Amino acid sequence: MGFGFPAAIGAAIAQKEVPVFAVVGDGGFQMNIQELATVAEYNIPVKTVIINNNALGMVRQWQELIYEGRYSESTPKNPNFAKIAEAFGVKGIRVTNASELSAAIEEALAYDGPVVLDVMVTPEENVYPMVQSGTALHEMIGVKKGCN
Ligand SMILES: Cc1ncc(C[n+]2csc(CCOP(=O)(O)OP(=O)(O)O)c2C)c(N)n1
Ligand SMILES: [Mg+2]
Repeated sequence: MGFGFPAAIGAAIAQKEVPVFAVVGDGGFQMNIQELATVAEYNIPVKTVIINNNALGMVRQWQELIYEGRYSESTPKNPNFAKIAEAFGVKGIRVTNASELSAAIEEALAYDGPVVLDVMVTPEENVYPMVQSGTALHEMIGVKKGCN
């Protein structure tokens, strides 16, 4: 967590010929959000896509499945990341519907500078397959039939 955005800044400085995207979680992005000042100052054209489920999703998922939905410190009150980006002088785009996503990515690619795409997704969506603590690999849950 927190690594994707600064790593993408380094990649974009080293490789100027191809577009560089950072795909991050809302929680991870918060950990190094101050680097928006860096991309603004040096006009580093990183396109950051926040998969924003308004949650520390992996933690929230454990609390849902193992602790009977007793959520604690896993559903933060996020800022509007597109507006935060704009406040730093970085282009911000908020995507609230899947139908808007392609156009938003095109817009980000066409823009000559850094962009933050704040892509809202369903908070309750879980990530599978998953190995619960104390269980073995063959006991993993959420595996599609025929894949294990
Ligand atoms: C530096 C660091 N702190 C804490 C963790 C533990 N951790 C793993 S996933 C997670 C939540 C991630 O939230 P987010 O970035 O929003 O991604 P999501 O799971 O919601 O897709 C946390 C706190 C970690 N992996 N790295
Ligand atoms: Mg998240």
